[in-house]
Amino acid sequence: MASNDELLLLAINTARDALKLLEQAIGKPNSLEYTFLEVLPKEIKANIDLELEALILSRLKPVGLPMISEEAGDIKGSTENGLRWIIDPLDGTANFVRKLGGSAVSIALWNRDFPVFGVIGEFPSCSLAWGGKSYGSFFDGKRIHVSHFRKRDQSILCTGFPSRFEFVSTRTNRFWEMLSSFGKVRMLGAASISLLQVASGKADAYIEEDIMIWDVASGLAILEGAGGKYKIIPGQHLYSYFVEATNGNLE
Ligand code: LIP
Repeated sequence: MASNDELLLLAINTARDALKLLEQAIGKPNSLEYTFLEVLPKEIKANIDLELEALILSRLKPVGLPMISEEAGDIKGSTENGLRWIIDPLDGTANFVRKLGGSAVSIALWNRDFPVFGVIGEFPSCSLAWGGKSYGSFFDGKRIHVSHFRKRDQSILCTGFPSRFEFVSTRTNRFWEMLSSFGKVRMLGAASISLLQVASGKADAYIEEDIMIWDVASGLAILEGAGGKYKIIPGQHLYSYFVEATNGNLE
């Protein structure tokens, strides 16, 4: 079995190649074609989601670990040591296909319910971030750290409306209440990039309800490596969670 350091290197190289594929795709109208799903009306799927997933899975499969990937779902593998890959081939699909903002390739290794490391390939910058509790966290090779802000009303929150968010008053009221306690609120359209902002000290918290595990798996690992803290509580759907991640200093 490969060591965790070997797996990290594999994930970094895979994310790098996935970013190259994204660079090529941006010039090909066919890769940018997308549809809103009938079964999940606020979810967008593009050809590029599948192209990227095929590349990433083909690189990680030979290792033999189980995987959860946004498009393919559960992929079986050896469960001996509790390790599994959690992959979002393209987080922020809408941003990518509409050239609206950042998107990301996200590859994480978790041991049962805890992150070991995460790798985020950010597009269009093509920057690479990676990290985990026992590694520290890095953005383009430079160490990153969370901010030291303590007061919520003077802090910046990144959040979003995931595809499974129910727009009913009980939930929207709770959401507004949560938003109103922060000084500033940003919606970047990709959970992994939002978590990376918290890990880099540019924002102070990330909160999202019913966000899918593949959207946050690598960002939570990187946040921990940068000194942040998080709480995840199972949500209303398989693999959806309420996630609250902060710099660890907020009161
Ligand atoms: C996105 C999430 C984001 C959420 C969006 C969307 P996708 O993931 O990362 O946090 O607010 O609605 O779900 O669907 O682009 O992979």
